[in-house]
Amino acid sequence: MAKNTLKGKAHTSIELEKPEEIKIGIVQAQWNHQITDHMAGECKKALLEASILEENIFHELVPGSFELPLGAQYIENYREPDAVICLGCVIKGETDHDVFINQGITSAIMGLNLRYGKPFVFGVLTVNTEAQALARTDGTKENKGREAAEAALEMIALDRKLKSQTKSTIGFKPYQKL
Ligand code: DLZ
Repeated sequence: MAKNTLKGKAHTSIELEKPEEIKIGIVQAQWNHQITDHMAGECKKALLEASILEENIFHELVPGSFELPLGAQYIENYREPDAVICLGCVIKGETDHDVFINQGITSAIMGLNLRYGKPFVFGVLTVNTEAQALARTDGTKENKGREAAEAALEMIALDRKLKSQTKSTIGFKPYQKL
């Protein structure tokens, strides 16, 4: 059972059977690596705490957040994961580069979710300053990497639940003793 620290959520835990069968990709942007290293560390820790096996966590680096969607697609193509977590940190600068990067990756990551029918989690900080980023990753109050891991596990649990319910209700009804 994984602890759930997602903000504003009613449930406090995620039930996951057979966690040893779950494969998760983590794709981490190296831009602002002092932030994304924290995020990836906490993300991995949360997955291990949920009994995901270390050998089933595929952690890969890409240059910047712009490369996250393609990196995630590579993991999808070559590792057949149950979910891919995209971790990045885009900090506002003097120009509008952050707006273009954020818009591009948000819709690209959403597109991956719907194309492959599995979670590609948006674990990207979009902040105005490095201080804001650190406040969201230092692990004392919150860590977006951990939250991203929890979102992936929760979506995997939802998929499994609906799949198992579908199996038992489609087709003939199981024999019931009167
Ligand atoms: C170029 C750039 C800039 C200016 N800022 C960031 C940032 O704040 N966060 C981030 O993850 N990446 C940044 N990048 C790099 C782009 O995401 C990308 O790696 C390059 O434009 C190469 O495609």
